[in-house]
Amino acid sequence: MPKVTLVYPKWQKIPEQTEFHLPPHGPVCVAASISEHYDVTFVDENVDAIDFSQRPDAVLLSMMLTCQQPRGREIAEKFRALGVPVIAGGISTMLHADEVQQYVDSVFLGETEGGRLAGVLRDLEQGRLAKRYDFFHDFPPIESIGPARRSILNDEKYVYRGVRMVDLVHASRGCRFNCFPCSTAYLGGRKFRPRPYDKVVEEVSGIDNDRLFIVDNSLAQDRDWVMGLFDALIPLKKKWISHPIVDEDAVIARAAEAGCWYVYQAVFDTSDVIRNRVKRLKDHGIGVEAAVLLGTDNQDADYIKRLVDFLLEIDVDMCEFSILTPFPHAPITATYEREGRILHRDWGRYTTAEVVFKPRQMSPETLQEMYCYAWETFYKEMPQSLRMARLFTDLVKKEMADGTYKAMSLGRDRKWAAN
Ligand code: B12
Ligand code: SF4
Repeated sequence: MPKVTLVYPKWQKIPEQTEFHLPPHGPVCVAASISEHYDVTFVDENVDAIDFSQRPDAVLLSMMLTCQQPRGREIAEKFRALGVPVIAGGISTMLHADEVQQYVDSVFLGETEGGRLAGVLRDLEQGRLAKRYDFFHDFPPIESIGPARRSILNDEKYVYRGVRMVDLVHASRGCRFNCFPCSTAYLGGRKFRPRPYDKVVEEVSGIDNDRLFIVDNSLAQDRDWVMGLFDALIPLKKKWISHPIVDEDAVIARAAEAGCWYVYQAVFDTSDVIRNRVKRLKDHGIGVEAAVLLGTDNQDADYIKRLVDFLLEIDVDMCEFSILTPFPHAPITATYEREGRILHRDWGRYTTAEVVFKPRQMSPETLQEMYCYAWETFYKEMPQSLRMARLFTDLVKKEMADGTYKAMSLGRDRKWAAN
């Protein structure tokens, strides 16, 4: 049986962020596209070490973030020196395609379902692996996306202080918006691609974890579809986190009924729109983790101070501050390039914890200081661990109320159908 090792390179974790690791989602979807003909091993290097004494028939390198690039290159070079062919794919491979092409045997651009990865593995076995497989914007039929193959995960590593991490799942791909700091429009061509409800229900109900993270780019793209999704989720009694949801009372109420636990809500200003959005979520018993971008052109140091005060005042449960980062193919990047504002392209430092461009109204040093100020000030009165514990307490109360609370279990349904 040919052996393939799927590798997710490590990156430097942001010191301010919560200590736990979430299970990566891309690789479990890739693994679901590999048939039983192959023996698949997965290494998430953020939690496990790679065993370079193994000689699989191929290494599949999965990279989501720009800051995984330097380590991805090292891993590829090591395996190739041992005579093991390396095939790279994933979001960061698509964003850095030409660079990645230089250090791997084959680059895969696009999504693996619909038999696309199967074809590559066939070529590999027949000794005719191509340098590039270009399925960029040539998306597989959305119905071909089946349940992810979560059995490849080393579950023990995704437990934090005795609490099992959420499992990740997606109900749609793509995003029709084109926000200035985001590469998603480039990756998905602004096409919203919802999965059929029955496929989502099949996948969600097969996950032996009642706590999920629905990682869709945005649940604010199609009101009717979102309402239908929540209706389909209600009977499953799962509890879940998501990116923003359509900001409307009826929709938020339905989300809460469907098990929405907390939302990552982008907070970009101190307006009443944000104030009311946060209030609406909280009024429906949904927690809010604010995702806050620092360093936009309208911000100076005073603005960031006001923003932090505002976040405390509107009482968001958690905050994740990120420094605006000009990632490849994000709309903002072309502007900064034109204006000569990009300081370097040392990808390992593109973590969103470090300033890599010249802000308009501050020096890079001031922005770096304000980033530290924001984290420290927001969590001064109530530290992150306590706030997280408070969110968990709310969750447990919800689970107890509907009889779904159970002690941690790490069993896995080992079945998948290659897609
Ligand atoms: C979900 C998500 C997250 C989740 C978790 C993801 C996880 N653990 O897997 C959370 C919320 C934790 C997250 C966090 C962050 N994220 Co994020 N995230 C996403 C999002 C919305 C979707 C990714 C996803 O899971 N898609 C679904 C899966 C199935 O698709 P996929 O990964 O593309 O995989 C398919 C193909 O790529 C391919 N494939 C994948 N691997 C391989 C390998 C091989 C060999 C082959 C052949 C094919 C292949 O096949 C797969 C199946 O079809 C993307 C945006 C987007 N739409 O891409 C941003 C995105 C990846 N995130 C981004 C960023 C910036 C971040 C943060 C840095 C934000 C922050 N400041 O904190 C953090 C960093 C993570 C950390 N510190 O832990 C950026 C990346 C920018 C960059 N160039 O680095 C993106 C692109 C959004 C954006 N702003 O542009 N993120
Ligand atoms: S930030 Fe969110 S809503 Fe905006 S383009 Fe990116 S994925 Fe879509």
